[in-house]
Amino acid sequence: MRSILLVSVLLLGSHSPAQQAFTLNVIPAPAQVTAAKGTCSFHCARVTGPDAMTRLVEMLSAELENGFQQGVECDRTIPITLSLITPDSVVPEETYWLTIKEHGIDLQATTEAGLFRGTRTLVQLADQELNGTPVPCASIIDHPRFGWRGLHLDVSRHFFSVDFVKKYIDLLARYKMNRFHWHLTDDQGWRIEIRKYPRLTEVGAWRKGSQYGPYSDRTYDTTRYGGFYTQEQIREVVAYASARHITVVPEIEMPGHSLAALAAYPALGCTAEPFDVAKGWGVFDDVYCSKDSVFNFLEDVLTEVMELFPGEYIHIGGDECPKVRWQACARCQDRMRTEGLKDEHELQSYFIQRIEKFVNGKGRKIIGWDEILEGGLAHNAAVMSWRGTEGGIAAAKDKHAVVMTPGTHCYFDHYQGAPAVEPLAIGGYTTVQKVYAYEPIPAELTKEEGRYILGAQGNVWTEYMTTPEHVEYMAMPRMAALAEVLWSPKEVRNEREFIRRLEQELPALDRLHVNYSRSLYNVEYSFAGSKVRGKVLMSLKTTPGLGEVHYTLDGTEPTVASAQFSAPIELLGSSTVKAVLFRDGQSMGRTTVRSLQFDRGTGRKITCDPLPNPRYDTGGSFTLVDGVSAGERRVNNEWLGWNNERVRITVDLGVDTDLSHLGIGSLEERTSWIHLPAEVTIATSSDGASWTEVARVAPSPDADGRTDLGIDQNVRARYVRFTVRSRGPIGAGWPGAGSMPWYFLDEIHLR
Ligand code: TNX
Repeated sequence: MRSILLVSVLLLGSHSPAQQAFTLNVIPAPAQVTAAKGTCSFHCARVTGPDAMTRLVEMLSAELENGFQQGVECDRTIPITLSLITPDSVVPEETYWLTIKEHGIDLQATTEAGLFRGTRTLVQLADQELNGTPVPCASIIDHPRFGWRGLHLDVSRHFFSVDFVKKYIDLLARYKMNRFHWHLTDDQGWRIEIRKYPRLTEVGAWRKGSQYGPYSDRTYDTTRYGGFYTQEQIREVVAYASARHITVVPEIEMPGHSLAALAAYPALGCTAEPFDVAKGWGVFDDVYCSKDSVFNFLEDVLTEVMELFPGEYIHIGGDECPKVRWQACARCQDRMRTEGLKDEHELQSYFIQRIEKFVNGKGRKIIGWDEILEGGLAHNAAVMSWRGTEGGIAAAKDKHAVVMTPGTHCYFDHYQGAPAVEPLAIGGYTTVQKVYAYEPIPAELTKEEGRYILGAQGNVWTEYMTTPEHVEYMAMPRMAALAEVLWSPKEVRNEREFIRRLEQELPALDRLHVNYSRSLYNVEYSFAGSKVRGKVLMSLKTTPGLGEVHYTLDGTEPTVASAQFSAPIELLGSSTVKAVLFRDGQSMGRTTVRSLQFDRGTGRKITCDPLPNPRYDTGGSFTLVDGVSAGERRVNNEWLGWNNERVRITVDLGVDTDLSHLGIGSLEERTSWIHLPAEVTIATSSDGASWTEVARVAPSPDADGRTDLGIDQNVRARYVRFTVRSRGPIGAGWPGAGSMPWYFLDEIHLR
């Protein structure tokens, strides 16, 4: 195997005059590729391997038969030989060596996992041939960059069949992912049979209706909904995944997100009232009590869970646990006294650590959402960093293993394109290109600390996904992008080249009946200030190489004959822009639209102190004066968000200007922790040094949706300043009570 000479690391699609085009359409891109002369065909391939690998040989043979060998006369077969070798030095576990020659293919690895990963490369190369691109001879040495390459599926909010779960696992396998995080319990449904507690699935797996539509509409149907997996089905899925070298990580949520269990066994709560399995989404106050009987119950449940799932880690949730029931519960208060816990946050930490000891006692480890960090953890606990990267950074510095899954890049329930042309989603804005640009090791960590980052994971929460097709749409192609981030060496990654391979992958996904999203073909907009203030520079963006962008400014539908975008366009006044991507005269994506309303503030110099929180800052401060107003709901990327005490926003109009209205838009969506500010102070100035307060606007907290916080008043000024103050911690009775709320702002109106 060492005879493979490493001449160069090639870009996967490269052209040089001496060489024919060399194309390997493989996702994730292999670590090292050395090109050779000639091509190889899968038409007459015959797979052989060691006796112990019969299952893998049969799997690969069956996969290659799909599409090949029908109607082809083979006078000579092309042997594909799988073999296990003894390494002469230590190599990463999943390493494989692949030699593709005209007369045969050799796949070698030191483990069955390595061989399996190599067969995934072969399956994709066979697809390349089916797509009409000959497979070049080459030598490949490949191994993963990270050991945790995960994808998650929430089957509580909506339930998905065993068949679909297997199809989902097939997709993970295709892209060499190796962890399937199965979110099996939550407020809206308990989905795993537990023999000792049959009511968990008799009662806890069913709800009397489901929320639908935008969250803030709070609309519910009355159709009984549910489902669960029997232990036999769980075993079947675990075995299916294991044959693909994927570990299933089960998640049993505690102490919060547990209404479904409380509905089945009300005595598990602090109040022992009857509970209902939740119909709606969100965070609920009723959680597990901290009495001993609850720990006995959870230990019984986890015992059965550990018998079903052989993996190293058991996910115990730990996120979003309100403390109000514990505050009012005599037993929990007793527990705090006897254990010397100073508040309910320490009680949460006690809860997690007690469960952790139990799980450790069975030879396993816990993993949980980053809230489990609060209050200290045993060193073998791993942390999933979801509320940004801070939790992951803190955990790694504290020598905990970390799986990165920040909402900004890894939440595949977020929009992946312009919300106006996407199915309803929870919010956010995470394109496939953004996922591809993700770097799992935070820059804040030293090299040593970076070793605690096991990898990353995409999360697919299904509040808004009711069908398998919709799940596929949200997961693909973003999971393929994440798979490459996690497998391929950082130096090999190249967005344009990835998108080229991704396009070649789409016909294979069609053959596999995967309902992937084509949103990568939709044109993106960005707005910036022009040198001449008062104008807006608009850019229309797609990944280079995808095609040409044509647009109109008069509201008509763009055609190939419409203007082609080549450089930022200076918009001088109110306009409706429509843009589409074309290739070879064909439109590739959907038409996306932006309407700009110009007023005196549009395109002017703006400063925000402090800047918006990076979680809600898609286009920078200029978003507030770009002429595009955010809509009524959070379902767009125009809103900028802050969760601090106050922000000072200053607009410079350039010269003293007569104004009759001064205002700024703000959003109320209290169910998502977004509250109107307490107060907006509007002040003006002619020199930027001495300020005159013009008005104080204090909105009613109940105004729903978007409100313009402003006044009609005649003033003359060059500078206008909005000082926006937060309402302070969220009040009781609302999601996030006790935490700082978000305030969302967009579009300053100066008329
Ligand atoms: C937060 S991520 C949750 C989930 C929701 C998700 C929606 C996490 C640990 N908790 O319960 O489904 O947001 O994006």
